Amino acid sequence: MTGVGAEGIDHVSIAVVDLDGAVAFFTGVLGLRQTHVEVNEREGVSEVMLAGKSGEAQVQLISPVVVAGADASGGNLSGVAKFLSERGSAIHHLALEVADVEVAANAARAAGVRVLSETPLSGAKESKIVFLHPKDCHGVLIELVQLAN
Ligand code: V0V
Ligand code: CO
Repeated sequence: MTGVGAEGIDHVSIAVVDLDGAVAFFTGVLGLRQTHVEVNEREGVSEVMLAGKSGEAQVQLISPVVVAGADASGGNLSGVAKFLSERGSAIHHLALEVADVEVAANAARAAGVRVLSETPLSGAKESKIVFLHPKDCHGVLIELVQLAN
């Protein structure tokens, strides 16, 4: 294995202001198929997974949901809400599949890349994920994903 040992693209994630409108566009106009919907409370996002032919990289649409503990003015919104308010709908991150996310995170650290959590987080479909700081990855927020067995 070289470095982090990325095995391929799991998903490309797009943060969107209008989740229903984006799903309608990516399915009805672009022709992808919706395969999964989930709310990730910790990340403060609703996520919809879309795929083309099986086995290919997926598209993930994410949109903020108000997380538990948010105040009435919505002060405790997710990072995705901040991203959208600064940039509008745009590509948000690139998720690369790895065999073992903890080994991969340590390899990233050894290469001087900031890993944004001490330990792996819960991702879609019971995957384990970590994020790498975009400033250490040529401007791209990278997610490393270890899929559930
Ligand atoms: C911020 N920056 C980005 C970025 N978000 N650059 C590229 N892509 C992004 N998505 C830039 C920002 O413009 C600043 O650049 C710089 O990084 C630092 O930004 P900041 O405002 O100081 O920091 P924050 O507070 O915006 O935090 C940014 C990071 C944060 C990336 C550290 O969003 C984070 O921890 N993200 C990981 C978790 C996450 O994104 N979860 C949502 C997806 P300048 O202005 O200084 O040049 S959850 C998911 O995908 C799941 C669950 C799944 O199953 O797949
Ligand atoms: Co993701």
